[in-house]
Amino acid sequence: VARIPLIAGNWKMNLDHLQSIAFVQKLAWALKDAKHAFGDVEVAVFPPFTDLRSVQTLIAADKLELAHGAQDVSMHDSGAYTGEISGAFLSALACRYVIIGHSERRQYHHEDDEIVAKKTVAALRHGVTPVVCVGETAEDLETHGPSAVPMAQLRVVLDALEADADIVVAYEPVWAIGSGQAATPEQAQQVCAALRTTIAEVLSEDAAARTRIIYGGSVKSSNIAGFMNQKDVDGALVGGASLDVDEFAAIARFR
Ligand code: G2H
Repeated sequence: VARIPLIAGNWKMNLDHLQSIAFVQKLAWALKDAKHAFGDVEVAVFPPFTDLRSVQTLIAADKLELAHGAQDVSMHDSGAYTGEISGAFLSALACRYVIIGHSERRQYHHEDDEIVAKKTVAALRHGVTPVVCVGETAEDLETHGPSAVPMAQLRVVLDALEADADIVVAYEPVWAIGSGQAATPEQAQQVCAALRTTIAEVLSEDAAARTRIIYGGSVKSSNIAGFMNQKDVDGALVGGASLDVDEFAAIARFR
């Protein structure tokens, strides 16, 4: 099965409205320019909720080959949930993806695996592809070894899904996030392969073969090639380095 690599830029709570617009225009230009170097790569940006509409409009108006997604979604479809954004709203903004269970949401908003599973189901209900984040802390790594915690986190989500569910899994070791200290390509490969095995066990071999599993945590243009050369790493979720257009375009040009 050919899995099209996904390079995803998670802006987090960065880039104001004008910067977002300038970024998307410049990125589209950089990608167009380098088309031959890309081959089949899908590039997606994840702005804050407040800029989804303008990014959507820009992409549609200029027919840019760029996808966009949100950084979180509610587990509910509508109702008295002040401050929440439903999958239906994201779908109406043409979001192809939504990041779910990022470690910052798990840490600062106490989202556990059950919540992540419910949000994943909610996104799928509205036709938005979830990018489900899993990953171990430094302490987990020391106590349980490299794959146990991310595999257990993913299993809770997979248990809630139909066998034909279309998701992306992002392996983001918490100790590598924003720290400048990325996992090695071999470490990433080991855990991504283990996550693929988990998908095969819980969903099916077919689901394991087609599901994209991407790596996140201090990815930059200087280390992306090492990750992309790994058999089970199908792309990257990029934070800090996605805020600079030239750097992000260089990451998307990994080969
Ligand atoms: C992990 C990653 C993007 P960074 O949070 O999701 O951020 O690339 O800054 O480590």
